[in-house]
Amino acid sequence: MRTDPNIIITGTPGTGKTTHSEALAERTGLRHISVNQVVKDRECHEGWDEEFSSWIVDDDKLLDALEEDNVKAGGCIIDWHGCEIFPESWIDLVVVLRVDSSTLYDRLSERKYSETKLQENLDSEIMEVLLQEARDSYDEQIVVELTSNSVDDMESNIDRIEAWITQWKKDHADESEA
Ligand code: DAT
Repeated sequence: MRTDPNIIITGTPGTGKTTHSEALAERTGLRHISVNQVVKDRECHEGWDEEFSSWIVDDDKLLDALEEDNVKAGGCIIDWHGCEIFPESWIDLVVVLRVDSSTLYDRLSERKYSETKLQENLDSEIMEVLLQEARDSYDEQIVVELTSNSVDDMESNIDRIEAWITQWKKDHADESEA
């Protein structure tokens, strides 16, 4: 049984996953797991996809690496542009960040993404691919969609998630005492 929750922060690249996860980790002491970093550092991939400039992820190796890091024990903020591979039993909250197309276009252009990658990500955001993936993979009660267009949005999101963590810990402390 976990004493700290596990939270996925997901969304299309550029929606603000890393920025939110780092700020939340700093405020709450939870551990920020950058899944892209794990994929790269622990070689959980089958090579590099030139067209999309991204690793071809080996899901089994990635899950093994996360098991080794004892992620299921709790207290992790899992930052990734995907959420369906994690066992449902590991996860307490799934936050899907959303942005307007024009904002996303500006953020991804700054990253100098190729035209193919930029368009793929804009389409993915418009088609709500990550939101649908989250809803298909987890109980609807634990999936929350939050807007991340502005710094004000981000601050209110972080306040809200922090309050949720505090309440979760309180509820679970009550449960273990009961
Ligand atoms: P991701 O990890 O989803 O790819 P990021 O956290 O790296 O996204 O953010 C991409 C860029 O956008 C980065 O320069 C920070 C900025 N940003 C993210 N969320 C924001 C927000 N809510 N308001 C203003 N800027 C934001």
